[in-house]
Amino acid sequence: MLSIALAGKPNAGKSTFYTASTMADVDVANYPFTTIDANRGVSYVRTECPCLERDERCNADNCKDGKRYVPIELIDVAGLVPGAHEGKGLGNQFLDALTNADAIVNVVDASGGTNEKGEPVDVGSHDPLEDIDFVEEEMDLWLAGIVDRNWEGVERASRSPDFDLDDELTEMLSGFGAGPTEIATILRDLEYPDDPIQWDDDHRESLAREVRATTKPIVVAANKIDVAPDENVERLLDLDKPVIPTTAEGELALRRAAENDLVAYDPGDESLEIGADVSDAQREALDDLADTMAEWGGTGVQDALDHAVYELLDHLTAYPVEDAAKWSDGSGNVLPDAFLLPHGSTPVDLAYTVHSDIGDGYLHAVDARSSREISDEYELEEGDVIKIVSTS
Ligand SMILES: Nc1nc2c(ncn2[C@@H]2O[C@H](COP(=O)(O)OP(=O)(O)O)[C@@H](O)[C@H]2O)c(=O)[nH]1
Ligand SMILES: [Mg+2]
Repeated sequence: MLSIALAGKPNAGKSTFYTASTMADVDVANYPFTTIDANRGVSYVRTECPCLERDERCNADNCKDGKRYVPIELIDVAGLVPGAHEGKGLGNQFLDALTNADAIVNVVDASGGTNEKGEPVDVGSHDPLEDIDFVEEEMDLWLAGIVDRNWEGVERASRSPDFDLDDELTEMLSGFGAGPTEIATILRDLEYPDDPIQWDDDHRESLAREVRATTKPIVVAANKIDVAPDENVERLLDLDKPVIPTTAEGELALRRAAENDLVAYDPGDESLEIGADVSDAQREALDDLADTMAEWGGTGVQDALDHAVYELLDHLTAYPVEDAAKWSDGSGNVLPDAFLLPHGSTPVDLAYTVHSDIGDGYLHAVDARSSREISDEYELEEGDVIKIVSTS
């Protein structure tokens, strides 16, 4: 499963974002517990279900009126403060929690109501732009520290006649998500001495920064838009980085209200419908939230996760079926499964994602929309419905 980590300074709203995003308001069929452990849970990205092209909506657990929710893992990382890579605040153990993450949502308090350490100050008195770079910086320097600590091993290996820098670095950094292709691309763009013994701290730091940028892309959640001065949000949106305005607290309120049938709202909707059974106070709060959502296009929480998966990680959703005509599995369930795969994936990759036995037994694949056989090299597209013919 793809894994997204929430990073940022204390009190930015990470835990609120996490709680809202991991609430099981869609049925979590394969995952009996939405919380994997204290700060690791199942969340979803939202996409359009192919069932929208058919007469009837599908009956998949994670599809609601054609809004399809595909599971990902979400990690709530405890607050980072400047100097964390040197052990400040809660330090390295929390940076280590980012090791397995495929992408990062950097939650920033856009209201300017917390200082650089996350302590409350008057709203608007801290510039949230200052909170963006330090998270990147802490991650870069944390990884640089890891490269430093492992460099002696590289130097030792370089004395062997069959030493290969690419192989050595791939071995060191594959745990962070840098495979042979990523390492080759990074080394091509980097200037460095041939002999690892000649590398200095700057060489290792440049390597670490590139590896971090490649393996841990970041989307900024400009949070607390419900109270933030518009000007702050606009300045964040003007940055040359992906930024999504969010109100985590608004999303949490909506999910709870939807659970209690006070509103009609599905995660990622741009607006909400207020039900009849709300109190005056509830109506007032929901009206305010509706205004904020109208201004920014929703609460943004779902958008931030979608952006991480579909844009930063460049993934697509593919739907394997057994019956190409009915788009169903063997028991008649329409579009029962959805899988996230990187662009460039083929039907063979999809087969292996479903099950290694299906991959091993792969014979050919059929595009269920056209009922035509597709080549093994066909590159899957968003929303593809594919029948895999396999010996197992
Ligand atoms: N106004 C507002 N407050 C928020 C929002 N998100 C979080 N908060 C509040 O900010 C405080 C810190 O939130 P928390 O999620 O614990 O932050 P964390 O330390 O980053 O995990 C809490 O009082 C939240 O209720 C938001 O979107 N708007
Ligand atoms: Mg927290």
